[in-house]
Amino acid sequence: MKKALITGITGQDGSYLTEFLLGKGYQVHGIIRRASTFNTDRIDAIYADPHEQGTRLFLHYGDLSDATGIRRIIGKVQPDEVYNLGAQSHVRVSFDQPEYTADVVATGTLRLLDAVRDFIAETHKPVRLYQAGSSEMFGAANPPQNEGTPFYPRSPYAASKVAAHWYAINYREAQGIFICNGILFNHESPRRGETFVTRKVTRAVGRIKLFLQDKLYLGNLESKRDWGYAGDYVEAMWLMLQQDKPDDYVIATGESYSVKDLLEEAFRYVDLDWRDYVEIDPRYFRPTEVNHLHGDATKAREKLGWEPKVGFVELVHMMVDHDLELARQDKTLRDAGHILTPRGLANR
Ligand code: NDP
Ligand code: GDR
Repeated sequence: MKKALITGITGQDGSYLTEFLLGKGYQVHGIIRRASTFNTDRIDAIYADPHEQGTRLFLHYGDLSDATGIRRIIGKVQPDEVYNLGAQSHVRVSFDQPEYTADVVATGTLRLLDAVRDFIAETHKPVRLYQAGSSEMFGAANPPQNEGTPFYPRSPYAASKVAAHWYAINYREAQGIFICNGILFNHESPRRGETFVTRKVTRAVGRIKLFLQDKLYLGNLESKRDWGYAGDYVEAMWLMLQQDKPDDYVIATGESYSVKDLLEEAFRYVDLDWRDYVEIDPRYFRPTEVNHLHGDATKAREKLGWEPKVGFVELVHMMVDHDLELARQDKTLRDAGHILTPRGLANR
């Protein structure tokens, strides 16, 4: 049985990847951070008590800022494949917490690479590693962007991902480790964090439709993104590690839409006009914005045989349907006298 170790297992991608790998028969180990509240919501449905026979999902406390802990976990798990998904992944927040972002995203990757390097040297086990790169690394580069497009990062997050990308290439070339950089364009799902724009919009659509919220405050509505479905994208991560040779791949849908297009589709789906509800709050502007991301995933299609299955409209509808159901549950609770999240919190 192959063993996979995932950093960032509690995140959107970590949860989809875990389901995907369990489905392939893997034993999956994930690194979770200690928090004062439970932070395993996204994987709770698939987590079984480790005392039960036949369990194939195991969680370990750790943090990308803690090299000793990471090394201990790798030694204990003895993974065949490592997926480095852990990150402070919010671009806007990285302007407020640049040093922390760099420590986790850039140096954290370096800590992991170095731990894997020493583990391979000691055990001669041919560990393969996936590094979660981002289209944010292209930043201000002209679209469409592919593997040959020079990076032009526009945030501390993006600059940290560029550093991690080059650390990964250096460990591949200097240490001969099988490492792949995935350069993934935005991918979303009903499990997307609620402060990213797609989920913020679909969550608000559900709540506005059911009269639980009356306004949605957003930043730049003009920026364009190549939005795909997270469930499709985790398959690409796995495919990269199954090839004969390690390489780097862009993963994208090849279609690009503006935040306005997103609003149009999400509100129209429930027969509302977004112009009646959306207001601009400059708090959500970024000091340096990434205006237009539009990926060209030809290489992944030709070499990995990977194609996205879910398109933009289907994705938006899937997320709105899910968030309408969440809003219905919220409404039931409210009508039963429970105190709901204050409206201000819904506009984070
Ligand atoms: P999320 O923000 O949903 O998840 C991030 C994960 O990283 C969470 O499990 C989080 O733990 C964990 N994490 C945060 N800080 C640390 C730390 N110091 N040590 C260890 N783990 C930590 O991100 P996604 O699932 O959306 O993305 C996965 C990866 O892919 C990230 O690296 C992201 O930057 C990258 N990426 C994402 C894209 C997207 O569109 N989703 C596109 C391109 C790249 P906790 O739950 O405790 O907060
Ligand atoms: P992004 O995603 O920065 O592309 O990073 P996000 O959804 O945060 O922003 C997309 C675009 O929407 C604009 N926007 C807003 N964004 C947020 N979050 N909140 C708002 O209120 C709002 N209003 C407008 C933004 O300015 C931006 O142009 C995501 C993350 O998952 C990264 O980790 C990942 O690397 C990249 O995608 C690819």
